[in-house]
Amino acid sequence: MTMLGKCNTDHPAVLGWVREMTDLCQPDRVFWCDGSEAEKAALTEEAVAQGVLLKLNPAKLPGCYYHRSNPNDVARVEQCTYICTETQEEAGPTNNWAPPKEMRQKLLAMARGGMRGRTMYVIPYLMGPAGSPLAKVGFELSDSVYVALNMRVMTRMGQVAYQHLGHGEDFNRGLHCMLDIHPERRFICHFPHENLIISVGSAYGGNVLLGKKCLALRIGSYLASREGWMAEHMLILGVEAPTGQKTYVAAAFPSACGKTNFAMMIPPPHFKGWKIWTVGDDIAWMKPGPDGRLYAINPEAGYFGVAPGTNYKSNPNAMKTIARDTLYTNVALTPDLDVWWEGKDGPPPSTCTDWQGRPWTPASKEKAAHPNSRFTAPMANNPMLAPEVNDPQGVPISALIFGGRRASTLPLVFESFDWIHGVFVGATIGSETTAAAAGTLGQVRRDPMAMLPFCGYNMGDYFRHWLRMRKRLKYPPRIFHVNWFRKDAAGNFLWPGFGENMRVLKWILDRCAGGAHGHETPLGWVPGPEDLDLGGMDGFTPEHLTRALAIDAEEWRRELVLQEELFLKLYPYLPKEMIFQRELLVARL
Ligand code: OXD
Ligand code: MN
Repeated sequence: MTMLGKCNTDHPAVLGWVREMTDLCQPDRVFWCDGSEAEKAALTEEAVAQGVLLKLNPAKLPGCYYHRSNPNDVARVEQCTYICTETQEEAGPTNNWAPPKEMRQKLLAMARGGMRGRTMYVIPYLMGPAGSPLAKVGFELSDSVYVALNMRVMTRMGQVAYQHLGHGEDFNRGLHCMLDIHPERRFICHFPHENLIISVGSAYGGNVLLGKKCLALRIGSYLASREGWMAEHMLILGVEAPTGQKTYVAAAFPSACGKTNFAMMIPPPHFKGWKIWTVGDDIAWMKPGPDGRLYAINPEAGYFGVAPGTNYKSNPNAMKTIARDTLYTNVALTPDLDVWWEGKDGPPPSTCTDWQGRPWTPASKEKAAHPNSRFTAPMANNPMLAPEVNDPQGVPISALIFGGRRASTLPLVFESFDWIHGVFVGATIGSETTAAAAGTLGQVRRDPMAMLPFCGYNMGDYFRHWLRMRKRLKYPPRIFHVNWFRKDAAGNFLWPGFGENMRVLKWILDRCAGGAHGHETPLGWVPGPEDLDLGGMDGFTPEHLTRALAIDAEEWRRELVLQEELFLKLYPYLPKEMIFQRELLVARL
């Protein structure tokens, strides 16, 4: 076995784990990653030589590379994702469960000799800003150079992880083995009690960039419930008023429902002097601060975003962010080595190669880019990256916003009556399914706090943890619900969305400051059509807004039945507060 790169540690537990896994997987080479620029250049060269990456047109996309995954491996696979706790009850009825000992043995048997002829990359990484009390260290051992290159974008990689770890032994162990990328030999397994992740048979980001969904959310949520903090599927943004005052909010929407767009929003011209700063676009780790407020950090260092639909209208800051130093996966490739996807600016190319490498023209029936094709881009490229993103203490959160993709029923915005009601609102989120996970598209499914695929323990206990957090906060954030996706009978969106969402956000901020008007409805506080600033919205009238804000009793009767489904599933574990909240809602309706 050849050692490559420099092993920068004599940490016994790290060396022990690497030795144990190399003995098992038997790679030909072990490459110790340090996260440096020189290493990036060398690994990129290697990936190009292997055909894993293709260099894109440097005149158009400097520093950008193209990757195609196996067509059977393009999204997260919830049916292959397991939480392995001692008892099934601990994982709860919304997770796949397997006994840890048996599952570990099975996976280690699969990984035995699985890296023969290959290189194992040892990836030391830190989730969160250096020096943050909330940051966590992980070591991912992967036989994919694509993973090593993506992890250096998505995390803080190298020396910073060893420094944070010091002599401690508190780090996540992650093993990723590609094997033969076969759906029947694909498992993404979490062992929360051991702070261990084993992922085999996939190379798709959400399954294999182990710092992201696996550590930052599944293992993270488990640790958070024990350690008194919160790991949430939330973007974090800062709103700067013309006075310079900044207010921060965090928002949870299910996958592929516009978190990245909202986090990078540009306010419309009417909001002169207002700025939105991005702290994070996918994950928030939050903890009560000494002043009784909730503080949030973004554990990530990059964006793993959905490409289709991203353009200069929907998200100009994302377009600038992904113009350089970006890895593109499963988008379409033009003859001049540029990238394309459905919903990109301008007309489609007259010819290109689709995400599976087949010739494509605008007359083709299938999409050129996979609907879940992705970009991996460093957050440092974002022109509106909040400088506070590196603040170890995080930012104080004034509002938590829940949302889903709902064609009907859910009004544009409402505010919950209080924290407990807000937890109920988050717990009952419904959303139409998207391409981020394998399965049927467009069906409404319950996705509590947008965490259904990411909660690493019993969802009932997770709700209890949310309720418990209230006691630790003197100034809890106010809790809101938004729906940008409501449609009229003809299928047209009732709200223009994107930058115009600033108008809703402004109402939310004013509510937090005790200013804006709202009226009491069965759902919570709702603005009247006169309470949102519609200045400069040509053709969008208060009557349009009234329709976007309407609450229809008949639709809500149906909604209550849909909500009941999840509550029945979780019934033995539901905190009584959730049952009371449901009763109150029924009574109000
Ligand atoms: C993501 C997801 O990739 O939620 O962020 O699937
Ligand atoms: Mn996500």
